[in-house]
Amino acid sequence: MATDPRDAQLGRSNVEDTPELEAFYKELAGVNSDAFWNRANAIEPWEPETRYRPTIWRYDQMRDLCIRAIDLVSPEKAGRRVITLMNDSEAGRENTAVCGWLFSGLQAMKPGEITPAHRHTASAHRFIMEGGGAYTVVDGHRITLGKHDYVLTPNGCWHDHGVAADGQLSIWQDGLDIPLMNVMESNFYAVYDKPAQTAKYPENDLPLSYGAGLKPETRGEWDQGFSPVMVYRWDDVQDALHKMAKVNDACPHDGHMLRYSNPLTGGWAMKTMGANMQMLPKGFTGKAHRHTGNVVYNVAGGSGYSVIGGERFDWGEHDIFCVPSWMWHEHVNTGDEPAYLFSFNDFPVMEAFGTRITETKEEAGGYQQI
Ligand code: GTQ
Repeated sequence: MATDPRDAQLGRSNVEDTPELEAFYKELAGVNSDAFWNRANAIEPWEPETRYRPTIWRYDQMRDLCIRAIDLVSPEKAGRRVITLMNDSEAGRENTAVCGWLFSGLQAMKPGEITPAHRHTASAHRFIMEGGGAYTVVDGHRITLGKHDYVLTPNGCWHDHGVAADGQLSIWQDGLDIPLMNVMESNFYAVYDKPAQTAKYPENDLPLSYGAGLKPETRGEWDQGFSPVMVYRWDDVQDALHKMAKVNDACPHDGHMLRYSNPLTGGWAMKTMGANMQMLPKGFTGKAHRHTGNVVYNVAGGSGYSVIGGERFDWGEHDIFCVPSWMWHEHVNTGDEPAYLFSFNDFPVMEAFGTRITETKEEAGGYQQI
């Protein structure tokens, strides 16, 4: 029976049970079928109905737990010594999701440790929260990692990570599309035949070749489906944000925002997950908007709050929070400095499927497809 008044109209299911129909449904169930109209209104919601909840992880708590994990288990034993961020919902626990199609975890490594080399169909990317001397090796390319750098591990690439013996305790946030790979039943995994890869190229060869956003003409063509930059350095990103802010008005929803893009295409750096860095100027009070797709934020600096689905979440540096699909959200900077929000998302999937849809409060009722 219709519970939403909008369902009481032609074009929606409005069938009342009768003894004849109930008998018919039993017969259908016996041959692995059902009457579509019994499920239609549930499986075709008027608008997206997320099963995920806005959730926040406080860095002062999560950091302590990461450090305790270091004493409790080795990365060799664990495969990856990661504290998984579980969305505060049934769906999150069921799918091991931070939000929607996205997985996220905090990986902590102390000097001299390595995460054994492996690969998978899931793509990964990482945002470095603290440390020194950390590195990753991706298909033989050794990449150094500094605070607030953003680094890619695209699907199918061999990867191992470590912290140099003279480095510092390092903690980063991993983002993967594991829930998407599992729902698509296309998740493969393999371990490398050695604990770690030997670098095949000069250190940082890819960011040094492609990181300026200019196309190297005297190097072979890049034929991979992901950004050749591989790591995006925080100093460059912060500088770009401030230059942009000098000559542009802040967007009412997102302040000043940059995409970690593939410079050869202008598109997202990987096929399934994207990432942004935004700056909310001092005093910024964002207006609400909503969109399909899931977003996980990591506060790269400053303090403020976000209202997500009507609930207020106050945040400070390195707190992590998520915005589930189609939930209204707005960001406010309450500090004396600019606030920086790193975020990653599943927008490339939405775009590939033609379902990246966004709405502002002003556009009441309709939606705008982008
Ligand atoms: O390094 O590829 O946090 O496979 C979880 C699973 C990181 C990784 C995680 C992974 C990785």
